[in-house]
Amino acid sequence: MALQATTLLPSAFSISKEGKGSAALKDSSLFGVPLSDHLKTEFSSSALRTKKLSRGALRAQAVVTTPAVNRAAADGKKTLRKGCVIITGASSGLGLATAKALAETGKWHVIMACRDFLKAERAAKSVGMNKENYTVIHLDLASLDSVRQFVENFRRSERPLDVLVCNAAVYLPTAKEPTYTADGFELSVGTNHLGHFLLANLLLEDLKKSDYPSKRCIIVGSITGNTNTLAGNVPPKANLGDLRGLGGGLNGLNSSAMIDGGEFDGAKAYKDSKVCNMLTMQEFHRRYHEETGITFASLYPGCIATTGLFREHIPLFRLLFPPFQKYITKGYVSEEESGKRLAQVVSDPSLTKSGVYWSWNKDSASFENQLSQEASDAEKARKVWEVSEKLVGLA
Ligand code: LMG
Ligand code: NDP
Ligand code: PMR
Repeated sequence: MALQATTLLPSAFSISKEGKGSAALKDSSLFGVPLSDHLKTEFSSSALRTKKLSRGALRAQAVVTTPAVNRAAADGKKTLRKGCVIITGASSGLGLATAKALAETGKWHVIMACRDFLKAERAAKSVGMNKENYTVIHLDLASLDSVRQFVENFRRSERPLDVLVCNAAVYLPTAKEPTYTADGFELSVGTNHLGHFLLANLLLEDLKKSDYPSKRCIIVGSITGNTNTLAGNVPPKANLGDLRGLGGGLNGLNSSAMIDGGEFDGAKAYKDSKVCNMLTMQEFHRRYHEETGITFASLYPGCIATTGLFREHIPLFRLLFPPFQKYITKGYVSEEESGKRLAQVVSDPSLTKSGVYWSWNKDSASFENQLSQEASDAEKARKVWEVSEKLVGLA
């Protein structure tokens, strides 16, 4: 982990020129994504290959108040302190796989922000995470009080915040009637969007204070919220309409439980929530990137057909969905691979661009993807932001 005296970035923070993971991109009409139109980003797994590097120097400097880059007394070289990343929903699936990938580099301390404390502890142990590389702090995104409490508890830990990953989500495709958060919002949009919206806004102050070389706020989006793809055209399709339901508070009493004011549909509510996630990231970028230097990005990690996300779906779906994605759409990705992808977005030095939506081709090379018209509508992003601010008590 030694640094050149002339640069701020350590070796694992420099772009690998090997281009090991880069591959010729082919057009993929199945995914509805004209891959060749997009940036051909060279894949660098250097940040994830740090197990080979000495970790001693890093551990010695995992102290909160130390500046991001320190001068080691003995050899006059600079070293980077351990980064601190909060991952919501790190107790399973993508969140857990990302926590594992980052923790095992020895370069990150992972704050696992989870609603089930014991489950998170067990999950961390089950994937072999070392105690010194993570902390579990309780967070229930379905309660705005819990979000505020989480932020207080995190601040009490006196750790810096270098990267925030908004990953947790619920998907309720078989629900006939809406269910609600503690604050009375429909559960999927309440958890996936509004909980994260408040969390990211509160933690912006903490990210600003970080002196880490690359500060990031990442939100997990999805292909199914993007109607410019085949996957995004499987009914019910995402559509936020004129936001009349969101404006009414999504409470199912004096307003609809759906953002567009329509009849409740759990699968649509989930896809709508993902559109809100992707819009939120872009609005963050427009409002704060220039002033703060923070990178705001979203991503589609691939179809991780085996995660807990589908726990509410019918058993037949859970049986057929993984082979369907593996052999028919070829959009399948394992939990481990998806974790590496998200870990790249957290720590890879080549992925610092702000305001973008990352995807990966079959060879796991990342590229900057195009969002659907609705998911990239600046006017809608501003409206979603303004209405959400009121709902969570920020305005
Ligand atoms: C909604 O229905 C529900 O209403 C809602 O409540 C919620 O659950 C929501 O998104 C979740 O779904 C969606 C419904 C509408 O889709 C289905 O019911 C399809 C279920 C399929 C589930 C995926 C598993 C697929 C299993 C197929 C398995 C195959 C295995 C082996 C075969 C081997 C053969 C070699 O969906 C639609 O209306 C869409 C309808 C249609 C299909 C469009 C197809 C487009 C063509 C694409 C080509 C790709 C090949 C696909 C083959 C698919 C086979 C079904
Ligand atoms: P999982 O269900 O495995 O993980 C979701 C996590 O969110 C769990 O840890 C869950 O906690 C947590 N969570 C749910 N509700 C709350 C809450 N109220 N407060 C705090 N945490 C909560 O699903 P995935 O790993 O698949 O999903 C992760 C992300 O990836 C989501 O944002 C999803 O939309 C996105 N995504 C997934 C795809 C896929 O194919 N699976 C494709 C595209 C995007 P607990 O463990 O306690 O249940
Ligand atoms: Mg989809 C063509 C590629 C493709 C991809 C990449 C996905 C991803 N899906 C594709 C195609 C299809 N799906 C087709 C052709 C069908 C009709 C048979 C289909 C159906 C389908 C269902 C019923 N797909 C689904 C469901 C779900 O319930 C999942 C969902 O919508 O969750 C919101 C889902 C998904 N398909 C995906 C991905 C990534 C999902 C899940 C999750 C997500 O977006 O987070």
